[in-house]
Amino acid sequence: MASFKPALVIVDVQEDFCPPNGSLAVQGGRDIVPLLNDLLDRPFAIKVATKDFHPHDHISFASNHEAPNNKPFESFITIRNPLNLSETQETRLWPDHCVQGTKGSELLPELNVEKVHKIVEKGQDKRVEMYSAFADPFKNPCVDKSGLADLLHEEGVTDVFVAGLAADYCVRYTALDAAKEGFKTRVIEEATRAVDPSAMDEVHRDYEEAGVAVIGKDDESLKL
Ligand code: VGL
Ligand code: ZN
Repeated sequence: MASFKPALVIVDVQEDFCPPNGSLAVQGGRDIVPLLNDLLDRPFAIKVATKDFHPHDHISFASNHEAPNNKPFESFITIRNPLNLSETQETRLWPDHCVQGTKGSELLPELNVEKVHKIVEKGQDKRVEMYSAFADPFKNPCVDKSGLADLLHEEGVTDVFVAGLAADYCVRYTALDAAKEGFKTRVIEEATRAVDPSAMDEVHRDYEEAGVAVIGKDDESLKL
């Protein structure tokens, strides 16, 4: 039988992404926690939680830009790769969120973090947006890699199950990078919520192209 060593990656289940007080609250963000805690009770070889963890002057915050292109959720800016200035990326601006040291950056207290083996922080470099928990969007060696890929490879992980927030941003790019890293990757649909649910068709097209599966919580592969 082919080897099977599953990892669970819970993305950004933090106060700022959840009602009632989150600055970038995703509708229903808190409602996924019972399912996440159920998943955390299962024998995944390794269970990881990620945190968006920005400095106050992060480039993705609308508050760090000038009018008129500084409207949270509405404005897009062009970011240059700090190592190769001819490379650019269009990126959306956000309300300030998950600032290091603030309440909003904390994992939800009702999440059973004692079951988590490793917490991975991302988005610390103020110069770049970083949705994926694996690396920055440019695969830029001057920005610290999160170390997540190395950790999973060292553990001999074969399969990565992704859940958390937000389905159309950090869950999406984390799952796509997991597949690129060679892991058989599945996203647990009921264990995610989207900033913009109307974007999910596009997300599913990305997944299809990358070979990422979208599964339900009762999928055979989760009977560990
Ligand atoms: C996220 C927007 C900005 C996420 C992070 O965790 O999905 N979304 N930063
Ligand atoms: Zn962020």
